[in-house]
Amino acid sequence: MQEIRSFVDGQYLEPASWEDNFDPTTGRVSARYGIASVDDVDQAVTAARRALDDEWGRMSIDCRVELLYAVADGINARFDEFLLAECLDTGKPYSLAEKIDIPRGAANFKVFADTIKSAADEAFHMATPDGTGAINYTIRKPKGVIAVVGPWNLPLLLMTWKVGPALACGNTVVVKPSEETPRTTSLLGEVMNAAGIPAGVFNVVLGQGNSVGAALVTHPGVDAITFTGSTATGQKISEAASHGVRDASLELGGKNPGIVFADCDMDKAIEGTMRSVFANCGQVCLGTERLYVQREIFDEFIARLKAGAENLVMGKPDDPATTLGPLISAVHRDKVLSYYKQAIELGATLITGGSVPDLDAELSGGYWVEPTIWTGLDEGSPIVKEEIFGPCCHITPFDTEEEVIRLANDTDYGLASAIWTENVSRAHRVAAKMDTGICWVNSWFLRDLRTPFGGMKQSGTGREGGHYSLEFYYELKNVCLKL
Ligand code: 6OD
Repeated sequence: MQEIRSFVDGQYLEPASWEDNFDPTTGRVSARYGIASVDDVDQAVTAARRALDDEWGRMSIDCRVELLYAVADGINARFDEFLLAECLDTGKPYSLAEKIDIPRGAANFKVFADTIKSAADEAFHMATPDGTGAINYTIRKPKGVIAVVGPWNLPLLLMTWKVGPALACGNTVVVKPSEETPRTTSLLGEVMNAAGIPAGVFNVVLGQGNSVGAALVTHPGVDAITFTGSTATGQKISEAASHGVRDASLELGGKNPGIVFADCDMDKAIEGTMRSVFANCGQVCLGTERLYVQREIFDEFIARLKAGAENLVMGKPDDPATTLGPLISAVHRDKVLSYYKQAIELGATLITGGSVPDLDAELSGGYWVEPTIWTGLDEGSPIVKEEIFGPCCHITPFDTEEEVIRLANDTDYGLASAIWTENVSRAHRVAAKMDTGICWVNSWFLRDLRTPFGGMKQSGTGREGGHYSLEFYYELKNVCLKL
């Protein structure tokens, strides 16, 4: 059976205990991963701190950039291994991971290598009473040892989205991937060694959040924490970070609205909404779970989205016909199914789905749920208010622009929104009024990695992407020099 290990100071650890890892498509054990002890976490943080003062800390930006390019090339050189590892852990279709997850894993190193190379420092000349003047300029320093706590939905993509800029800025990292998806983070250790990243710069500790994750984020040797995951865990991490007055960057949940105006291009709106609701089995923090469709096109839109949902093909990740994978775990499936049940109890009209699919015997133990669409619930319903993180959405009709802006913003979250309209003025007007960190117009998950990314309200704090990431991963120091 495959064994997945923690990676500390350039070496894979022999663990004291193991935990099973499950294949979400079958529910069978597919590997075991070694649980890091508190001592392993301590060794990882100690190695990361030592590496800061060693070769890594003394390295020029040009050398660091070259090494980060080598890491990106190393991921691409082992593309198929990363693809297999990611799809075994998550059950997602190859067709999705080979277009999104793995290429972004490599791109996250290249983009931040480029960002760091072109980062400019500020200087301010000032007058002084004696007339000589002074010059102020900024110096950047790595923040230190960064704890990276990753999620299970886009494991490689979201882990490297943090590790890329952290290393580019000269920090060292200790990564705790989700216990559901340890494979690609562990495999990245081999790529780091092969690329020539010095030992101790990139470390991985495997295990549960409430033990290994807690040991990491409360470790006094950690200088800052970056996290992607649920709002509930984000609040705990924020509390842990406050001890020692450490920075935390938190990318949390969402209950993202999609707004479809009658003047949309219906084909584009259906294609984009199909992805925003069902991609990755709805397990994307940016996904659409609340749809508002203008009354004139309500029936047609629902009929077309229903047909699209019913055309999705559930199957093994390596089957090119597969377009929908399973949920990540039995626990998460049960949570999603409890919302499916609740929707009916609350009086929702079920347009399609709502249950567990009837699949071949081989897949019957997996964590599958049907793609599901409801209408008819009021806006205060938990189905419309709470993040479900499954392949489902609720659709509400609306009449006016003012009304839909109010409905869309009436949420505790503020991560993403999507607007579908061919009216350019309306697109700008409505986008400006969305209380979300990103608003897509006639698109979804179209990402330029130089742009600021993050959430408003309970969807998180801070912005990452391009030079915005540097603000988190660097300390800035001002030097004031009297002339
Ligand atoms: O594309 C990204 O950079 C990003 N942070 C995506 C987040 C997806 C959450 O599930």
